[in-house]
Amino acid sequence: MSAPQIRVPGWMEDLEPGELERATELLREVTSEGATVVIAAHVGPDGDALGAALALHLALSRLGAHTLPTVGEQPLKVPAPLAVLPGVKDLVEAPSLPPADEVALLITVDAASPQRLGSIADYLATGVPTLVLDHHASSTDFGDVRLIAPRAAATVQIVETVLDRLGVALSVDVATCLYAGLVTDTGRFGHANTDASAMELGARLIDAGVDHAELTRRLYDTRSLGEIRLLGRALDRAAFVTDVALIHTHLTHEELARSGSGLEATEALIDLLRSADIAEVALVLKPDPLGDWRASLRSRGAVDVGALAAHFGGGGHALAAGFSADGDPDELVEQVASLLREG
Ligand SMILES: [Mn+2]
Repeated sequence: MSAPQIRVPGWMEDLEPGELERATELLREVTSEGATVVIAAHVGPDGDALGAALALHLALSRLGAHTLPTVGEQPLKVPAPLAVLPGVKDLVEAPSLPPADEVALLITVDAASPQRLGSIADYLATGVPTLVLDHHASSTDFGDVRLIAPRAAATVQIVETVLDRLGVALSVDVATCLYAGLVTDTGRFGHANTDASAMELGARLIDAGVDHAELTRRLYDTRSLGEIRLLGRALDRAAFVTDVALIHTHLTHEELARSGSGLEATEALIDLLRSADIAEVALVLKPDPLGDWRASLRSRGAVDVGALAAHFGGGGHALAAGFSADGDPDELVEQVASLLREG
């Protein structure tokens, strides 16, 4: 019997020709020279951003680079479920990072724009060579070498491809970080972005020794009583705009603070809300650390919420997107509803 043929995943065709070679070359250089590499996840990091940054940190430091994984926000808050990720204790607070002239390479992961990098964006103006790894269709043109694959389910898929090119064997720790990104961005392999290549990577990571059941339990099934009550409050407030099939709710800064939970406690909310059988689009307004609201949008398929979020200066994917905004929550909901009416 012949060996099964592994197809080249469609998302790999999204990459600009030559960029993968350029990225590999850059990484070979910094690892052989033991150079300093800053690896930045986006602000308000999720499993994909932190998983990608920490996987790169663990693998590249092993190859000899001096890697500094970071998030451009102060204080640097790791969502509680992600605190179990290998390498998380190595995260460097942005003010402790070296000046630009001591940094050989900046790698950004899962960040669609310089704004998503917070204070790390300061490096961009200084001419530090920058490698951008991302899967957002809304990615703005920044950085020198860009591996952008909108059809990839998660940035960790691009990271794994790069590590494979470098000849890195997957350690349990690196595989665990990659798996965290994969399982969160695919909604536990349930979202429409889950294709054979995502499943296949999941299989290889489990083969590499990831304790996937324990990791998934940590990521999804562990909540404080305060978090559960917070979710209850938001669900109780859920309202429906009939003509555009929009279900929405919000949580205030005060409510979040009173619950004693971090912002990550609100992550489950959008998935609960979008499960409403009557809804085409779901909207959650959560407290934004930098302003009034951070909006999460989900579509059942007929509406491109990425385009909708772009109206507010945000972005994301067709079925999952977000934006930041200030103002009255009812007015924001009305703005979203009228954009949906315009189609
Ligand atoms: Mn992602």
